[in-house]
Amino acid sequence: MKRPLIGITGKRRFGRDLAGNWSSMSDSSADVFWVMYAEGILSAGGFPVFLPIDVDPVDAVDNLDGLLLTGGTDIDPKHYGEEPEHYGKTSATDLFPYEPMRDEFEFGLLDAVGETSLPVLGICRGHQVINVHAGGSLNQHVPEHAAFDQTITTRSHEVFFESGSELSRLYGSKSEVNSFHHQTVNRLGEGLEATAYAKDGAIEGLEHTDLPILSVQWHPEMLPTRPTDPIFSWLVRNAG
Ligand SMILES: [Mn+2]
Repeated sequence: MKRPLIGITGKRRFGRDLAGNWSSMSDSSADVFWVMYAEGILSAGGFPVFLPIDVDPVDAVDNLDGLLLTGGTDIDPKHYGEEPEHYGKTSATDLFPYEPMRDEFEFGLLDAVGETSLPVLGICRGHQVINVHAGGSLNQHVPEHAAFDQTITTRSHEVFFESGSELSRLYGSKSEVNSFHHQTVNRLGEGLEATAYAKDGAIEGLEHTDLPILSVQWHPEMLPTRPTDPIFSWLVRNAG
């Protein structure tokens, strides 16, 4: 059966970062992907394609039916015209060091998507990448919102969906979600609408007004509901 091909982004590492590797491979590239994203795509009927971080983004988009921008580290704030506010100041925030190659690749993918109708789903960092690519900005450090001490399946706060939005069609009026982010969307990017909020005002969902671009700040792929989570079906359906 021919399934829609969904590109999944990861992060660049090297042989020297991988335990058990041998020294002659130290400088060889090794991209790393969380398999839970692929499982979500498979359950929804798509075929996951892990994207090497240095493929041509235009070529990638030409050969895919949909795109999943995944969670990860912080975006370099220079992409929204700001200086780092927290980096290097506390050990907690240093857990999210910038990855310039990944920033460049994911922004390149969204450049290539452009005004095409290729569906894009953003999760966590992907949600933030979509906003920044559209000219938006982030709150660089919101530790009071994060729940990093919880397990990945702990639904630590509610999100409320705007009526009439795509996310409300998928999830109803509210849902309980996990929360592993210390940054939040600040200024909205062009063409984007905030359609999900936490009680503290954090923007937990975005959708494009004209294009099939949707994003959430939480991690549906980590929850036990992953095999039937409607957001993966949304992506595969729009890619088909
Ligand atoms: Mn949250």
